[in-house]
Amino acid sequence: MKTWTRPTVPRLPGFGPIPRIFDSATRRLVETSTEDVASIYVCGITPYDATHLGHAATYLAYDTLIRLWLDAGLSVDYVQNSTDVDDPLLERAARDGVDWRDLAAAQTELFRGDMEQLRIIPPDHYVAVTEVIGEVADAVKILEDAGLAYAVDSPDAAPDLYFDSSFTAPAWHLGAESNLDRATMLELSAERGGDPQRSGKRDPLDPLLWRSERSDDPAWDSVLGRGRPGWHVECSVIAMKYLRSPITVNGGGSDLIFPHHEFSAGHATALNGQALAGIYSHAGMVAYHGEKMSKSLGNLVLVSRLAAADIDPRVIRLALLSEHYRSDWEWTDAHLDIARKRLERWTTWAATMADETDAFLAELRLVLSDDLDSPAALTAIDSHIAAGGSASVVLVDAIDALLGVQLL
Ligand code: 5CA
Ligand code: ZN
Repeated sequence: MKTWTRPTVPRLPGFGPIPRIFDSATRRLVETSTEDVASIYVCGITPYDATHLGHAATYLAYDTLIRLWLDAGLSVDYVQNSTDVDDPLLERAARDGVDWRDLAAAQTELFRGDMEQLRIIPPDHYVAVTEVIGEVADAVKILEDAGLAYAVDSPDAAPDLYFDSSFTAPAWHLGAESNLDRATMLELSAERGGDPQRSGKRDPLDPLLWRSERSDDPAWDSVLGRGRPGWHVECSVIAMKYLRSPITVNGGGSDLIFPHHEFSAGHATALNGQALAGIYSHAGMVAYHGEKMSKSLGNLVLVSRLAAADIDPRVIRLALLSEHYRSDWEWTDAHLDIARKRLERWTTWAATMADETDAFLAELRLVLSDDLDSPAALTAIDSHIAAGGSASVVLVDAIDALLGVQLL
């Protein structure tokens, strides 16, 4: 699928350190790459109610990681999906009386525009699920032939296929990524698209791999007959198609820890014996009015609405960067006020730019490479400016290259 325009990223003198980030599976800060290539798969939007500030914050977190990798001299392979066919999207389209394809296309276009405005580096491959239905079905067939997928009868259609989560391998077992106990898994499965209550499953936690055709439900011909893919396997298949396993980082919001990333990883290992990723990374949840900003609750602040209110996208970016990507936090108007003033101070300072070298660059790189500590980076720049630090070309470029904020 078409991606969006790549922002220019200035090349800085020398190289930054390889960033360390927190790995949810081992619950430790880990070095992100030991090679000269880094790869990342970030779970993309389900295209409706795009792009709220929670989405933006998550993509900005991985944008920062990618900028640090580039600054460290690594080449980066980046893949993102779009869940352009799934229950919540279909329900929204039905509610609003629009064709689900039109809804997905319009929202994906809105998302591209928002990402572009925020100067988020685009993926090398932006892949819609509807582009890989055949490949997902082939993968599910392989799982079925290996005895890792099984049929569950349904009263109104051909049987659906489920993953047997008792599967284990050196690279995966249930809970390896999320570290959750079974009771929590059951709860989260029910909340986040699973169907633990469905009868006929070997284990209530087993996730859907393939849903056979129902009336009024989109379906495609495949080796499994007519139907559509389950959610987790789409991400396994897209990641494995475009990136070498194990990928360096599988990223997304913390609402994906279970069941989504757990089972994307499980399916991938069941298919090729490898771990899906070396690091499972999760961004915290942005809340608004006391609750997680979410499409289902409708407590949304949209990037496009802020932009329509003439808010400089750099202000939105600085507002999001002022919180640590891994913390859960609440969006307030104060975030915008602080960011607006900060941008004013920074641009005034940048206007005095002189061609000098700058020792502060090393400090900025170091702060950011420690688990993408953008709030600390912003305060360090504030202090540098307040202390009369010069606006060198290098530093103004670094704020663009590492933080994605073009001051001039
Ligand atoms: N299509 C799936 C992933 S395959 C999905 O979760 N789509 S989504 O539109 O619901 O979310 C897109 C991305 O934004 C995911 O990485 C999700 O974890 C993240 N996200 C959703 N809500 C928030 C929030 N309130 N704060 C931070 N990140 C969020
Ligand atoms: Zn995903």
